[in-house]
Amino acid sequence: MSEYHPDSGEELDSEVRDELDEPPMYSVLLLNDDYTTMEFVVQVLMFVFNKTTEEATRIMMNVHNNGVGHCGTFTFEIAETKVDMVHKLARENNFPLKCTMERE
Ligand code: TYC
Repeated sequence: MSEYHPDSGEELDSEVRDELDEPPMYSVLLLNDDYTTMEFVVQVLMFVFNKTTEEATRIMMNVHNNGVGHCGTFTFEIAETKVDMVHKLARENNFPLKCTMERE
């Protein structure tokens, strides 16, 4: 394994360079449907995405009017955990609410 000598002009080993790269980021998107209540969507946005009542209401109405809305941007594992939390809460409450993630 090559070492990094900052003033030697030597380049970073590619593994070290990969570790210094910013991680890929993922948007979590909420999808509209005709059955999930507006109140439930607002509660989910507050609980899972730490939104205020006002932010949650704005995002929910955006999803309701446009079919899809942005809940936040996270690293892969955090985005995946939040998608799973939304689906678990929806399932437990018998709502068909769906959520997806997409790489930025
Ligand atoms: N369209 C739903 C209704 O009229 C409300 C809703 C909003 C559902 C956002 C899902 O992600 C959603 N009850």
